[in-house]
Amino acid sequence: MNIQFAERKAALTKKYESLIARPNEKLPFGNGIYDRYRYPVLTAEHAPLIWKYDFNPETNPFFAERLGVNGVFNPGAIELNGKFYLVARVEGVDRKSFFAVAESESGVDGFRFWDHPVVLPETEDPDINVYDMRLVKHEDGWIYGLFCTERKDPNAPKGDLSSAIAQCGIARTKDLVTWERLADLKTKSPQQRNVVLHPEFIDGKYAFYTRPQDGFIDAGSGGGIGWGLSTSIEQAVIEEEIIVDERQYHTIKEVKNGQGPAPIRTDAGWLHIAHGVRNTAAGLRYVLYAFVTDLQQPHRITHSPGGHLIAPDGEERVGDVSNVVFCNGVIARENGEVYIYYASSDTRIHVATTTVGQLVDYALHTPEDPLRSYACVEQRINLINRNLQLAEANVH
Ligand code: M1P
Repeated sequence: MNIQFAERKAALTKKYESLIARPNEKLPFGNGIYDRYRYPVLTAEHAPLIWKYDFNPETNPFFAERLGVNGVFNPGAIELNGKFYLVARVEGVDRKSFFAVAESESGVDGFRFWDHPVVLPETEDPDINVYDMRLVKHEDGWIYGLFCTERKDPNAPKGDLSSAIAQCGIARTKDLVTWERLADLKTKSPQQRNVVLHPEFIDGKYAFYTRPQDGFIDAGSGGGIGWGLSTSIEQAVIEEEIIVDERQYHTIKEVKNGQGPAPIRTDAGWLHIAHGVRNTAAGLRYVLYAFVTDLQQPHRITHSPGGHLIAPDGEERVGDVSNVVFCNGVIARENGEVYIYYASSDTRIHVATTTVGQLVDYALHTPEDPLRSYACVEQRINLINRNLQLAEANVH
């Protein structure tokens, strides 16, 4: 056997196994709301070697990569039989994304991809690109994966090879191995991204969080997190879409926003994690924020803490699409632990851990964005004065 082949294969296998075995570390201090970790939980480097290399020395004497992986990000997340599963968006070097399952015992490290990526059946109108799956255990007994399906805009002018139509694809499974593809969601909006299935029936119907928008990138006159009901999931149609959470001038969600994973049921209401986007001289900035909706009417917001919950930090700021954090996967365990899986800069996946109690405390006790600098100062002076009074009371 060619020495180069054998040496490279052995060295890369060792490096890969030590990456998977590397323990993660919770970073000190946190912010009282959640804790970050030293290492990402999944990266392009976590893609198995058998996905990338031809292992036959006859046909690959240099042990060279044949099918590279560019990024691993925006995962759906689910707990099954006590294990943590991520259905990640894996992007090949050819820019096409596909889904692949990685599993871990701890939820913060040890994630290992299954040997085969997800084989997602196509509809009669084949997807060109699929990404950002939201997983939900629905009360009808299925695990649903809702994702963005992207196809070339048939009405794009000749020479425009970028315009695309984004819509919501729907698939279901019992085991994350075999997937049944259902019809794409139909709504009146020309484009849909960030569509999420609510885990419970509402008025006996399937309920969806949507994100209607006019263009592929721009929300246009649309945008905001929407809501609609469908009697069928096999042929899902939303006739009437209402807006749950609007975009707003001079906030973290002034350009666009979108529901993250399916919301978490708590005693205080449905706890939502979403992303908000604003414009800057350096381009769009994506952050995560939270809000709570009514348990009986999940489209009605009851609490809306101001500002971001998670923003890109340190190395998270840089990647293929810099200054982005995005979350479409969260695991809330029966014991109250919450694992927020967020991707940074369309490149890699991180985890932040917290509890339902901490997130509810955050959502209920963080003041709303008062929308004016003067009012922000009043809000802060109020906090300062209460603290000074407490300090004075403790002195006497
Ligand atoms: O590049 C940042 C994100 O952009 C899109 O999100 P949205 O539809 O809210 O603008 C998606 O393509 C997402 O995958 C990506 O992370």
